[in-house]
Amino acid sequence: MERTLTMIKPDGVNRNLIGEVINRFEKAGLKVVGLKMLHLTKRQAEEFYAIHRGKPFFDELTTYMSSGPVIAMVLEGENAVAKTREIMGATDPKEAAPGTIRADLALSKGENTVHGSDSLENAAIEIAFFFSQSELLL
Ligand code: YYY
Ligand code: MG
Repeated sequence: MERTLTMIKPDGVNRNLIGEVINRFEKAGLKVVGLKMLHLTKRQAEEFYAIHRGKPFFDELTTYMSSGPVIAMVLEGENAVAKTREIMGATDPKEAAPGTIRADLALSKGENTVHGSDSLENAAIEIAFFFSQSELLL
């Protein structure tokens, strides 16, 4: 069993897609074991996306991610990291496979509706960024 960190980004929350996104993960057999809504500060978004610091899209990304509320979720299941990324689709919705969240729902490469950890190692770091042990199901 793996755990991964997923976010529904501001464009998803804004367009009332919280249920739609969660439904897709649950239907694929992933279990929600932690969930919260929060509005990140610019500083928090910069810390969360620290790996992208210095890249040309860093300021736009962190401004966007702090522009409205997000849903942070921990999903659990077999191969949860890879499975979540598969259900999300490629970063750019124009390149995302049909039937994925980003192909079906995302607005652009920036406003792409969902985040998912890209490795088990980063999942642990990203889960700890949002959740304490007592906020997650055992
Ligand atoms: O993991 P994933 O979200 O699919 O993409 P990353 O390469 O980690 O980039 C994080 C985030 O940054 C992406 O979801 C949108 C934004 N972004 C962008 O706006 N323009 C790029 N060329 C690359 C990424
Ligand atoms: Mg990434």
